[in-house]
Amino acid sequence: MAIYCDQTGYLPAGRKTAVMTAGRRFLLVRETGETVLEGNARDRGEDRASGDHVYEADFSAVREDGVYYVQNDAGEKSHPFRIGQGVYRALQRDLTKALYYQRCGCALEEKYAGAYTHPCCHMEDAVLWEDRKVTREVRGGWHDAGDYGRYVSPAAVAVGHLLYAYTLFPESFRESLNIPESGNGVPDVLNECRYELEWLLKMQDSEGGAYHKLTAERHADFIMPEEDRDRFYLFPVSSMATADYAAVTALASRVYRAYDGAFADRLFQAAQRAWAWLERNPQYVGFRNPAGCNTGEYDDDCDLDERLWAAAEMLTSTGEAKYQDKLTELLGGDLSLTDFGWTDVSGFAALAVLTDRARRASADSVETLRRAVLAEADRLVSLSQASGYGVAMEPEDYVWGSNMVVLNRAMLLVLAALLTDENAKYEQAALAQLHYLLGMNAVDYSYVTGHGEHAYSHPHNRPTECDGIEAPMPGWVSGGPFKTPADAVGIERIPAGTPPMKCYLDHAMCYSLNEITIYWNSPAVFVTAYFNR
Ligand code: 9MR
Ligand code: ZN
Repeated sequence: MAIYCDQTGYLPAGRKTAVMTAGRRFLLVRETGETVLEGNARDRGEDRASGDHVYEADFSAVREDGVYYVQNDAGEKSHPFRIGQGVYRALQRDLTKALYYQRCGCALEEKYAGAYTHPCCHMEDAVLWEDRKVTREVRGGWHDAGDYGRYVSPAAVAVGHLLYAYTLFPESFRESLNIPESGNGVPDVLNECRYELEWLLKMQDSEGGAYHKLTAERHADFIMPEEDRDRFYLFPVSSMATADYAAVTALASRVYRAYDGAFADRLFQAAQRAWAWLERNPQYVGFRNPAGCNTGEYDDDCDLDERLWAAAEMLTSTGEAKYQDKLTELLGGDLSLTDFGWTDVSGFAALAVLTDRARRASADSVETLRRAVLAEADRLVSLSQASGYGVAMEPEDYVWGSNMVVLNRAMLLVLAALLTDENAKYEQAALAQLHYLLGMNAVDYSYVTGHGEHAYSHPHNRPTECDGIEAPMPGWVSGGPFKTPADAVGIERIPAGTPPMKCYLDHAMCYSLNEITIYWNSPAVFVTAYFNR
């Protein structure tokens, strides 16, 4: 296949293109066989990240609803796609519902889970790593990824993406997800996030610090979650986890206030206790896996961006001067201010401050953040325009979980669009990132299970491998290409020198190329919610 398109579809008003690696002329054809457009493809030259010489077929002029494909004079056809309003609605629903399948400490019932049911998992109390006599009840939350661990920073980041998506685009969250709480008067995205937040509330120690993670010492074999009987440990408190924890509980306390004041109070008290811990522990408290432990490390050598996020959320929640002081201090440093991943959460500070209707932050802070967001967005627009595939990535950006980088950049572009009147270029670039994710890329995969004619279907996910069901759950974003694969199958099968965008395999054992995580789905929810509003 050498015509690559967004396999889910295109919005009628947006820019609509497909990428061809051969052929000069193209046709846009309805599924019924009728040609609606004919044109010359634009020669874009060599695309650096893929090594492909590419030609762009632009069919933006066609706005009529329907299912189409692109055909070229080299005799090739693209996968079919839709043009229409709402082409990303089912996608957003499945991306969000996917989190329900990660619920831990409960049974997944057929009513909600369909074929993907399983009995209760991970019900036993956890043991404190540092004091084995002490046990705590910490059931609940979402399995982080294809493994069964639960980690505070990734959890905070995923919930952060989702709560901001809901806050900014509430009209995109009307549809029921068919989860146990559906119909209770609360939007389902908030119901689902509450499942994670209730667990997070248990992850705070008596001093206010947040345990870095709750995992076994070693990753489980490929077994269903209810078969995993390994002992789970609460690993030591870290300053990153505690700051992320303060930030997300403060944010959540505002969001849930309208639905449940008592819950909002609990969240806010947790945030205050975590903040007090941060004040008492101004120095960086890192986390390293103890010898012999191979579950996720989520190590980070800098906690200032996490502290920045916490300060921004506490300021937005309270308007108190001491949080502004901290914000001012941290904004004076040389932090990047535009990231939304688990290592670097500074972009959330920008989201908090710049979308605060009450404008609690100082004019200086607003200006610093706004300038940083727009400068980065302009850089991303240029990258996107320079890429033959429209993706705002340089070859070296194809790291482990590169699709998260793509989606976080799309989030930043959406934020820039929200901040400006002339938002078309940002919006268009954000949409281009979605197109890349959904099939307009050099490996022809839609990186979301169940969405697109050629969607990847072998995610590295324990239940998917063990449940005996052929199809994976729909709506999971793959980690995506990684320029230096780190798993045995990827290392063996991807020849050295393969262009970064092509360092991908749809293989269940490729944990460095094809795993799923909660925080790779959550930014996709944010971006699709923007385009579904
Ligand atoms: O997503 C993480 C990626 O950015 C890191 O490079 C990688 C190696 O440290 O770890 C990834 O996180 C994994 C975590 O450690 C355990 N759960 C699955 C995560 C996704 O692969
Ligand atoms: Zn579990």
